[in-house]
Amino acid sequence: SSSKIKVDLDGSTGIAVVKFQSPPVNSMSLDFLTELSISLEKLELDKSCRGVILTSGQPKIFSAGLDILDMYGKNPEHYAEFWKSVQDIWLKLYSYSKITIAGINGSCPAGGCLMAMTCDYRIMADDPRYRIGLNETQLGIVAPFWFMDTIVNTVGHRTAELSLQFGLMYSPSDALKIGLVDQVVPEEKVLSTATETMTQFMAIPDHAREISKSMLRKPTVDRLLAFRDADTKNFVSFISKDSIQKSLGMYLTMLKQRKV
Ligand code: CO8
Repeated sequence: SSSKIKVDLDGSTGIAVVKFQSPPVNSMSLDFLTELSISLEKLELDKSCRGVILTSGQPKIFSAGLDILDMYGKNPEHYAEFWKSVQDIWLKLYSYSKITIAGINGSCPAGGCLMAMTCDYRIMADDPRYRIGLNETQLGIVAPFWFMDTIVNTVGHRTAELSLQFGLMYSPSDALKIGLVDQVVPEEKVLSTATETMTQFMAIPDHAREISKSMLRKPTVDRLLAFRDADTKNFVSFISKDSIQKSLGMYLTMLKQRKV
């Protein structure tokens, strides 16, 4: 099978660029998540790697989020396996020991936004057509508690309340205003800015930075670890409901018809 994740590790700088290349929209399917998980694990074990830049190799899209087809018309076993792989990627990235920077060179809804928020720093391309946010409510679904924890940790409670209830998708400049991204730059500068920022992180002694990151994030990580099985059961029963399947079906039809 062709590779959905391209890893490019520069041995001289210690920076790995992990590029999503799953056309058309880098949706996070079970295969995508499995491959990404293996790549991240390898890099974490590789002593020559100190930091990872996550970015997209597809034009105009960072990632369309979770693959809706993995949540639609499948059986409970499939939903459970898929959900465990979503939890796994979040757990891995939220507690990743190395420096992570998201180079958001395109739209970044839902699961894409979640993944970007697990990084230590976010740089977004200034194209006003790009959007980022947790839009789950707009699909008639509810972001799980650990998605909510992640956005609260990123933008604060009040902004997260508005953001989650409305399912808001922010333009790059609005995302910068609320602190959902840390920097907005012209698209052709996303990677070079990420590399410069990585160098600043690398100037800090690794062990001190790592422990600080881990202490700040541990309560959030522990909460999912404590409720992981219940969270999977909850997802499977929620997503299997006729009413939820119906909403997802309508959303898919809308996506397919909305050709701009
Ligand atoms: N999953 C599966 N297929 C998708 C997805 C997706 N997330 N996104 C787009 N596609 C498909 C489209 O249906 C379309 O298919 P086709 O070619 O067969 O018509 C194809 O990809 C290309 O899409 P577009 O034509 O829409 O491409 P554009 O470049 O115009 O737009 C966007 C790209 C902006 C990414 C747009 O596709 C979009 O908004 N997609 C939907 C994004 C979205 O809402 N994702 C939410 C996923 S849910 C999630 O991540 C968290 C769920 C948490 C679960 C909680 C339950 C308890």
